[in-house]
Amino acid sequence: MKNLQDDKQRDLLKNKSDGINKFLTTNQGLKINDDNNSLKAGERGPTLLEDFILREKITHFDHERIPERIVHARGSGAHGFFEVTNPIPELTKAGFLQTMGLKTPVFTRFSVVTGSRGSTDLARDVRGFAVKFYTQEGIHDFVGNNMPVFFIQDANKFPDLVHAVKPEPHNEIPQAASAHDTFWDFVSLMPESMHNVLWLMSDRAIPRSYRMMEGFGIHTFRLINEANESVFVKFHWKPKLGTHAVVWDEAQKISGKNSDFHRQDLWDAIEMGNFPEWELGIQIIPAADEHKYEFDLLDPTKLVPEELVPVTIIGRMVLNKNPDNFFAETEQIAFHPGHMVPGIDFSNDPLLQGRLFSYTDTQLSRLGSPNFHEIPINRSIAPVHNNQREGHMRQEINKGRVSYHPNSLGSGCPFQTKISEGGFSSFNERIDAHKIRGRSKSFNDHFGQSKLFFNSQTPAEKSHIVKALRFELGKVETTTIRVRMLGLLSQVDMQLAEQVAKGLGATVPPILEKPINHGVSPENEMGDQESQTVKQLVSSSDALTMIKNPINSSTIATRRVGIICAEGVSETSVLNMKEALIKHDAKGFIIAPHLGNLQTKENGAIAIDFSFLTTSSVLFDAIYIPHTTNVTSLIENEDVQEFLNDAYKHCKVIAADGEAKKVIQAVSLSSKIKEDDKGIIISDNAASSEFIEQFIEAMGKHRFWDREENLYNKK
Ligand code: HDE
Repeated sequence: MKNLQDDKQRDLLKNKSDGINKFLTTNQGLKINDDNNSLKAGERGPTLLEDFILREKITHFDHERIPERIVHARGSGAHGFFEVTNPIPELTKAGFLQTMGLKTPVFTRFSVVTGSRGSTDLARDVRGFAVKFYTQEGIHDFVGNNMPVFFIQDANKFPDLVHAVKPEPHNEIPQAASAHDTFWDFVSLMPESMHNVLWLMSDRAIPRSYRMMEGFGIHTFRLINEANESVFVKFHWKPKLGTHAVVWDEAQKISGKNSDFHRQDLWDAIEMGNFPEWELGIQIIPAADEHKYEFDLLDPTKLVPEELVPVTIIGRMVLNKNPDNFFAETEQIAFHPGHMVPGIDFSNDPLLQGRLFSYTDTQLSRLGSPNFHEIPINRSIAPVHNNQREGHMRQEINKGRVSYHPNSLGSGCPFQTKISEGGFSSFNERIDAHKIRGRSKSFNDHFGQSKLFFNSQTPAEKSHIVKALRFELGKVETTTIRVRMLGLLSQVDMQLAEQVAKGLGATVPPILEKPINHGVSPENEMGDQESQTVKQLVSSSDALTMIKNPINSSTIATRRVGIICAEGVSETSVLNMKEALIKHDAKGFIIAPHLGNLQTKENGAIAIDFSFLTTSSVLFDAIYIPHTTNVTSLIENEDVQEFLNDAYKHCKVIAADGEAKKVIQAVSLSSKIKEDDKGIIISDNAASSEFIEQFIEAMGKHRFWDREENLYNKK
């Protein structure tokens, strides 16, 4: 049967202004006349093997999936640019960091580490922050995370860590969660993971948005200038919107209501022209200071406090274009910390050194061929000439008979490049050492910076860490693992351990005289590699908190306000609020019992964005109930009560004006509201400018943590 719809679409396409007639074809370019029916022996007969069109289509479909990433399988990415705002030629010869205002195209992929490709965005997890720079000197990748430290010190332990945190192998449960026995079994036996474990239990692990996360290179890298002088550096991405998180109960609910929450947030922000932006900063450590600190610069479980070495901003990154095709770009992009340009180099961090092997190796199974660099998203904009040839799916048609170096038949091409003309060379660090399977003593302190991190947190943040640990260890079934963790926590902070123990109905074991350290080989265990706490030069650092972080500002740009309405709503209230939000680059959404339109008090109509069925309180940053003549319908609506109770519990701003204040007074949370709660804004006058200003100012505070019980200081 002929499909009329197809005829219409074909005519439409024929008339498209780009003038291209897009006929449906096979992969060989054959025009297809019927894409709805397979070739059969008679209308009611069996399908014929001859149907090469059907077989081509189904075969391609059968092979549409590629293996997901071993880690960081779930991610979202976008195109953009990096611009130099503070050139550093005195530190590096890297071309893309030389000139004020120079822009380099980038593609950035954010990811969740543990879950599979289809898992939730809001898992408690580390986030990946990987940036591919398409520089004139070749590809440069920054493959970092949203936390500045890692769980392990040596690449050899990475497969163990990942096996422990991934779903347990016998039943593949739980998905995208560290709250299970094998993870805590492993980390409780690896004191070196303590620092990163605390970051994981903090709100950094449940960001409000990819756009509100810091990024860190973690490892120490080197910069090298024209004179071949080198400094050590740590890389930092600082988000323009500040660092913000959701609360754990909210994260779990978001996972059910919209598991694409972060993906959608990034996509929508870019579509709406609210381009996410970060500053790139470096901490510069002169070569002479390599051994100055109480920690080792090569130890990836340590950070360099910003109080010791401030961050110098050198550029900014703006993400301004969504991918055209998720698979072709976000899925097929292949990052590698070893994609380097001249002027940047590695340090001897043993974790980084191991990564330098892993990333090309993994692309061979994931993308299936050593030619993955030819996939469009991975291609260098600098010309590529070498003698590598052939292999699966080779795209390049190399000409001529010469594929070796040196040669005379090809006039010596391609040539090697002198260092002075841009050829890559490694920093010629002097190494004079014995071959050893072991670790430096300078890696032995596992608790000093764990304490620094914990001590730096605000009371609300400490309380969240207690709750997270109670949750995670509460999901652990093996009691001895819980107790072992309490022992480790007590070496960070006794009150922290006691509060967690209280939630678990357990007691903190006595501190071992010699802390266990299973991160070393048995011969060394109680010898010169034993774990020890070293006195820290810095005891507290605001840069390590989210709430007191100096980069935070009171902007409400891109925040979402749920405006709860019923028939008879005041159009003036709604429009005034929406307009004010737009002025601050935020957005209000109308939520009502049904979709379609609402009749307003002024007899106009307002279009509804969501019904209570299609959205949820956890998908908004703040709630506003505008004055309405029909307040009883809202008071009696259980969905409204759930909306407000959740918003209150998650410490969000709730506002109501005119008659709508009765809604807040009526719901169950009203008895809990303290008089001095500045996050509850009520006005008798509908939509006064003072009320709206107060609402926007309160939103700028993000959350009102005073509403929560402070678990840390509680006796
Ligand atoms: Fe990765 N990591 N990693 N990693 N990593 C991968 O490479 C690995 C580590 C990071 O959006 C894999 O292409 C080893 C630290 C990000 O595509 C794999 C070790 C940091 C991404 C791999 C580490 C990272 C990956 C999986 C320990 C922060 C996602 C798929 C020696 C500085 C990149 C892939 C993207 C991905 C190996 C530790 C960041 C298997 C062996 C530390 C952001 O090659």
